[in-house]
Order: sequence, then structure tokens, then C-alpha cells
Amino acid sequence: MQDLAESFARDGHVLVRGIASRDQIAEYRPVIRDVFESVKDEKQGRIDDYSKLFMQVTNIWRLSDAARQIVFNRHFAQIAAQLLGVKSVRLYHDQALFKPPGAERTPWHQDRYYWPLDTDRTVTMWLPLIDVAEEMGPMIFASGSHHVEALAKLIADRGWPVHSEPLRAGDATFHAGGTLHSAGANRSNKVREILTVIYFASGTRVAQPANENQRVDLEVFLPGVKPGEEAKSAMNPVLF
Ligand SMILES: O=C(O)CCC(=O)C(=O)O
Repeated sequence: MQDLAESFARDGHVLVRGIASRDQIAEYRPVIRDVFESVKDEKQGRIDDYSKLFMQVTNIWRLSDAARQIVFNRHFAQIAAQLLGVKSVRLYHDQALFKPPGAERTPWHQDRYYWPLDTDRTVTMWLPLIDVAEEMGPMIFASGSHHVEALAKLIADRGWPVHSEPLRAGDATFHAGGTLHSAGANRSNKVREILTVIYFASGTRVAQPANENQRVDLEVFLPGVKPGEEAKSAMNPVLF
């Protein structure tokens, strides 16, 4: 674990092989698919909606007990806490991301641009429910980019090494909120089914929203919490 935490601190992302067993994933997949099918056509209320790229359902944990058990998995949250070097993490939100065959490359972005959280201690787990070969568009990370504040600076500066590799169902990548990332087009004939869970360090305070995305995220994912207050609405349980 020490090695993983060091890689995560240096690169801003890490691949954890076999975080879930193949049997676990075989249980998770129908649960997440069922939730996904039941609400996929409803509007999700977010503005960073990459709807041309994939179908996304947010906060599946609120939609079934079985989905909640998956998202609240303590082992996943413990790894998130260890990577961030903190004692405890809360949930920001989860997402089922289903990228259909033929969908284009996910553009480069930094997640923290969207989040009204006054911390750099955030991490997203990207957990495939199906093996993701190179042609299905695994995540692509610019190693070391999490240390940079803005994309403009990144573009002006020299490039970082770019890292991407296929995953098996049961593996997961973890990336920091500042890590510049993208994902390949889905050139296969299968849907690329992913669960993401976003964690942040317990004790984090809400920042003054710096843009419209953050203002909407504050309303949707931290209901009732004001800038300067601790980020701990009923939607953000402690997971570890
Ligand atoms: O799955 C993808 O294509 C992109 C996911 C992503 O950007 C994220 O989980 O932060």
C-alpha cells in the first residue's frame, strides 16, 4: 500500500489491480445495470453532462439497498483514504458511466474545476464492471498534472508522460481531483460499463463556488451546506 500511496502522490493516479474479485463484480454488475436501466432516461440536473459520450446516472446509492452497499464498500473507501493520506473520507457522489460503442474520446479535463470543495484531498475511483481493453477506452492520465492549478498553464508548459492501460473487471484506477485525464473512444462493440465513486477527506469545508458548475454541484451534492461550512450533508456519509 505504501508503494501505491507514493505513486499516487507523485503521479496523481494509480491502478489498483483486483480491488474487487471477479465474483464480487459478477454480483455488482446486474445491480448497477438494474438501477441504471430504471432511471437512465431521467434528467440528472448537472451541467457537466457529457451526454453525447456516455449515459450517466449519479448517486445510484440512493436508488437501491444493493447499490448502496457497493458504493459504501469500506475496502474501497479505505484505499481512497490511504491514497489521500487521511484518516477518514466522505462520499462526494458516485456515477454509473456507460459508454456505448462508437462513443468518442472523453476530452481532457480536471475534475476539481467542477467541485466546490476547499481541498485538494479528493479522489475518484473508476471501477470497470467489464474488462476494458484498449479499444474500449480506458482512462488516460497525464502523470504529475495534479500539481498544476490550471489547464492553460499545463498547455503552455511541456507535456507530462501520458499513461493508459487496459483494465480487467475488478481492477480500478484512482485519480486525484487535479489530475488531468481523458478516456479513449469506445471502438469496440460492447458498452463500457463503469462505476465511479468520488471521495473527499473528512473535515473538508465548502468553498465559495468559483463558477456555475460549482454552484450547481453545491446545490445537488451538498444540499443545505454553505461556503465555509464543513462539507457534510446527508448526501456525504463517512465511508471510512
Ligand atoms: O469514463 C470516462 O470516460 C471519463 C470518466 C471521468 O472523467 C471521471 O470519472 O472523472
